[in-house]
Amino acid sequence: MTVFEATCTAPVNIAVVKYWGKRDTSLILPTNSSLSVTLSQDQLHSKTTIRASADFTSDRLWLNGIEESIEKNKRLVACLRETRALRAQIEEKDASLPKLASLKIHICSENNFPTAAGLASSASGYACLVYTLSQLFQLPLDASDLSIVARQGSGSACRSLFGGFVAWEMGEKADGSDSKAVQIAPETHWPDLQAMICVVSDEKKGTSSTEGMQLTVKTSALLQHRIKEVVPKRMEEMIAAIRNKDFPKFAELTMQDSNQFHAVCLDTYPPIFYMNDISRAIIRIITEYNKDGVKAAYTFDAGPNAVIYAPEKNMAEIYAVLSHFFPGATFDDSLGLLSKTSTLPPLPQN
Ligand code: 2P0
Repeated sequence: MTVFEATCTAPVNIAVVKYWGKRDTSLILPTNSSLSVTLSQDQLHSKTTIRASADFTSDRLWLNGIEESIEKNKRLVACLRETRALRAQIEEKDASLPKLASLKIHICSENNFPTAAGLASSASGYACLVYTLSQLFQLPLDASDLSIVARQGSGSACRSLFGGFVAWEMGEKADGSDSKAVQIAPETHWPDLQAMICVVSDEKKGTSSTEGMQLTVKTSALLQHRIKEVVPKRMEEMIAAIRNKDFPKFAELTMQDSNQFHAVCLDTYPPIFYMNDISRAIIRIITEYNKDGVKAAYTFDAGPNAVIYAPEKNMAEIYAVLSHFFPGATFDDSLGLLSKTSTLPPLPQN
């Protein structure tokens, strides 16, 4: 029996204007637009293989080698339903195409980065799932069209369909057809900009992003100010900073947005804490390092780990500064230049 198969990889992205809050939780429509930098796919990625065969009796899923239930995962079911419907449409128009839409599939997905890196894997994971399905089903869709499907797996996943600098436009329509990712600039635009991931803790976060952001929507007055007054202007300024390769402006906006994201978490009731003492020490170190001119930017997602953006020429100095304050830190550059990972030991107690 014929087996149809596709294998693809998709990269991780780290937001510089953060997504936090949904206006529609089932379609995953955000309360504000966001913008991210996609890290090099050579280093951190999800890899997915999908097979379709008339021999398969049910849809099955393996994540990092362990079988998981598909039925319980509404978001995965939504991505499958959408891509199968699109495949069925093209099969209807062209009778010579193999009938893949009705076949059961087996999905095998893994991340090449250690879960210890504490990076959100849902962005690369769902981007990879949807891209691999589109290849298997030979869907005639561009990356923005596919981002609309990936968004329904995990919001941040829609941005991983593109490399470089990517905006997720929140859209206005109730059906989500205009809530999609667009590329602001390709990865070749600003090769001098690098990212370093500082692993502060590999513990699973206490509050999931999905739960946390809806509690913020329900309870935070500051979020309303952020989505109405701050983000629209910040998106424009960030896009201009990226187009002009203006690092000081890019860095200032990135740090301000990370700070405000964590402020709305604190304004949530009960409050959500994602950063810890080491995260805050990194903020102080980078702030001091930037005293005579902005040379690095920190950003923190829904956990204590830091991502530092900086021009390549500053990276060695930043390692040296961090090593000074965190003696014994190991810098693992096996991940390559764009995403060096360092594991920081606890702060000395004094
Ligand atoms: C972001 N984060 O823009 C923000 C910053 C975390 C902090 O996108 O519910 O895992 O699957 O849509 O995409 C995390 O949210 O949430 C996230 P769902 P997701 O990268």
